Amino acid sequence: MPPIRCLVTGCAGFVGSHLCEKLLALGASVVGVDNFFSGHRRNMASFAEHPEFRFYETCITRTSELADILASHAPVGICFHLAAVVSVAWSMEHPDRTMEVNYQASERLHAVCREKGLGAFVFAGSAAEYGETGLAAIKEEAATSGTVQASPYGRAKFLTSRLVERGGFGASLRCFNIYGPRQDPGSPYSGVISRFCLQALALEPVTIFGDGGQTRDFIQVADVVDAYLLAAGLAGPHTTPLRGVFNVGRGEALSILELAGIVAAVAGGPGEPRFLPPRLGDIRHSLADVSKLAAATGFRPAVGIKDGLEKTVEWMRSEAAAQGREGRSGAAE
Ligand code: UD2
Repeated sequence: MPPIRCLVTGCAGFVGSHLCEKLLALGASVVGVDNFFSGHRRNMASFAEHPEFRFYETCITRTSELADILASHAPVGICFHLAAVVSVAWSMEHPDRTMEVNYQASERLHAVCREKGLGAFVFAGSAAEYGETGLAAIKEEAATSGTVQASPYGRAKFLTSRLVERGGFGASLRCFNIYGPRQDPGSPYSGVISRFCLQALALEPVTIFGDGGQTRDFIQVADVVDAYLLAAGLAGPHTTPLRGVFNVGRGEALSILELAGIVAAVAGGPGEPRFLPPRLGDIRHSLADVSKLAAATGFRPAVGIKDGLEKTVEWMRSEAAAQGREGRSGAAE
């Protein structure tokens, strides 16, 4: 990879921290920005002291501060813009703030990056931009101005993806259901995989909302990071950064019931799931058509669901052990 400097917003988040780790390992220098609204300092533990990493604790709504950061680290070649309000549930209660962060601030950052002559801008779009499509496999064109997203989160992500696409500068990656190490399992709104793994490790039954026949397209975070590198022109045969909107998934549907079975095989637990009433507003089926990204970059996800779950469970076990050690040393003080 050529020596390059990148700005990563949301560097303390689940995906952002994995991206920083990989960029640094490949020899890039990274300027990271996060306000710890949902990210955690501990996510940066493996690279916080790296000589090529610089961190700024700030919010992406502070556009002039971001412009100053870009100027003081010039030349920055690529902006990976991942900082966002990430909770769909939170966005329902705070639509204005969600719009401000996920759209208006993103629009301003996009303009600043273009003005400062960055070579690439890669935005974290979302499958939430599609709303309920009823389609077997969703293509990028399925999201239009007339699409009704189910949440302010989905709406704001759509508006930013559209401006990136129409502006002809940068790419938006519409990721489907991402999972893996560092995904916070601790809230009722956490992703199903982190919740199931946590429940299984605690020897509790996994909780399935509805009949478990709903399906999702799960993709492990390491594959998502590879998609980001490809989109920025940092990997693969093409060095030209992508323009436009691209789905990121495995292109494989897995039902929640099937998932529960695989989690039981990998993490143990009592095996029999507990069925709860369906979750309000839940989409029945969500599957990415991934042909556009594959054609543009040759992208092929490498991590299968069983391997991906094993890595996730391994991480959860090590986190639990570390917390146990902290608890014991705290009690001894
Ligand atoms: C995903 C994204 C969300 C948004 C949305 C767009 C995650 C974590 N969330 O929501 O940000 O982009 O897609 O459509 O990627 N479930 C259970 N038991 C549980 C938890 C979940 O059965 O304990 C079910 C849930 O009812 C749903 C499926 O599992 O049918 C996936 O739920 P999720 O919260 O992981 O993700 P999703 O697709 O609703």
